[in-house]
Amino acid sequence: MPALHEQLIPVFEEVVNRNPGETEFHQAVREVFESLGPVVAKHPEYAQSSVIGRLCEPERQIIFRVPWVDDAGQVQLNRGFRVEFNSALGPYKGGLRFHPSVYLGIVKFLGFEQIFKNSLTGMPIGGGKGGSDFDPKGKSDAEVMRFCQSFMTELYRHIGEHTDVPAGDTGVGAREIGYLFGQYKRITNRYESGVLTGKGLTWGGSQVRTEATGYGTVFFVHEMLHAAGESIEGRRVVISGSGNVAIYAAEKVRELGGTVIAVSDSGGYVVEEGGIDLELVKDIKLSRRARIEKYAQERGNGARYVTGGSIWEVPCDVALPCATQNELTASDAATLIRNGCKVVAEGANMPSTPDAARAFQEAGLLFAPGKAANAGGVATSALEMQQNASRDSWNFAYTEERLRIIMRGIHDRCLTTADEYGSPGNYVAGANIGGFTRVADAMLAFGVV
Ligand code: NDP
Ligand code: 2IT
Repeated sequence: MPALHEQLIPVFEEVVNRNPGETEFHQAVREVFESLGPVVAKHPEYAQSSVIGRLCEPERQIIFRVPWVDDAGQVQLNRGFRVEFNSALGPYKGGLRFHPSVYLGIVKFLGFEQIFKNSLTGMPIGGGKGGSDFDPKGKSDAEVMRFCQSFMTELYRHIGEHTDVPAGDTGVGAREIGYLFGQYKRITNRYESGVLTGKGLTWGGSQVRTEATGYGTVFFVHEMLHAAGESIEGRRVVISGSGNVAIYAAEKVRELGGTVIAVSDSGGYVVEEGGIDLELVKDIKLSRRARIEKYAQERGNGARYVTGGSIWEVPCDVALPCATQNELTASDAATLIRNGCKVVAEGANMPSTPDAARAFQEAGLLFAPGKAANAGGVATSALEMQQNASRDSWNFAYTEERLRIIMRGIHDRCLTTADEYGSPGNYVAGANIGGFTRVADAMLAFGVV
């Protein structure tokens, strides 16, 4: 583990002591701190005002009971969270995750990442995240609806278009946003479109929001390769996950002439050397909400299902981890590097362990951290808020072009910042420092609040 700048050591120790057991949160903070040494050295005003310590303490953390009744008439109990982390640049903005692994440490790591990601987009959005340990797998639509209604019956008092604007994340897609918005509208008696993003296209949603995270990740890969005088065309691409981010990343890779040869879910992965049939993946994962294992069973054509291994064993030119945190370990990184992988871009939040991320940088791969590479989703959420505020709706081509320009802007900001702070070509340093300075400067302007 690289040493931290001496001024950051006590700040990090304080974070660990104040948030015991929240290992993912500690990991996310440490990862940012490892980039901030040159910033602290150049700008003593950040240390003098304790801006970094304040950034690590959420402005507000809400934990609440979510009781609901299942189809058998039994009362079920879950825990709901919303961490309103930082509002220096705009209303808290970030998704809701429904997954059994959700606890405060996960929500805080995601909320912390979101501050810097949202800042990097250059848009007026602060950072927040929420969710529940509710597991949508195997639940009926009616159960998901009752859960969402109960969740919103508490959450509604904390959110608002100028206050806090949730959206989707793992386990929360268009269906859940519909139930959540319906309940918010009913309780408040307000058609406040800008209170949630990821809405349906007929009721305030934005074109391209569904596709935006995956598309944005691939736009970022395009920019990195372009800067190196290369392109995605003809590249073999491996994508972990087969949810929202993975599927639309795969769609854009295909459009740009690359071949996606493997995708996965939490049960295992499928490989098809000639290229994955994306329509079948969409049908299995989005329509039927079934297991990716079905792909190999239904497809034939030499498609293989592998369980118990790692998808990163499949040799590729480009790797896009789009499933979950810490899914790509140091040993996976070594395998990818040995097999000649040239580009890794994180569609998921913090999918590479710290050792894996370091290995990619040391080996000289093009490595894009999640807070830069997956920022297209939240950026398009900000475009949705913009359309809601002006009671307008834009077409697909225009919105996609805006996304493309935003991703190019993030890419260029990463490189310029990395250059300025002495780490040329390092997207991790560029993203962390670029994201940090914009928030920190706003916090300095506001005084001690
Ligand atoms: P989805 O719920 O749509 O899909 C998640 C996918 O990842 C599923 O295929 C799921 O498999 C798989 N997965 C989850 N856990 C594991 C695991 N432990 N091992 C292997 N596969 C796993 O979520 P999203 O696609 O929306 O989110 C994926 C990642 O992208 C998350 O890190 C999220 O925070 C991040 N992200 C999402 C954004 C968005 O706009 N949605 C924006 C930016 C980042 P299974 O079906 O078996 O559960
Ligand atoms: O991690 C993320 O950036 C998201 N889940 C999207 C957040 C949003 O508000 O669109």
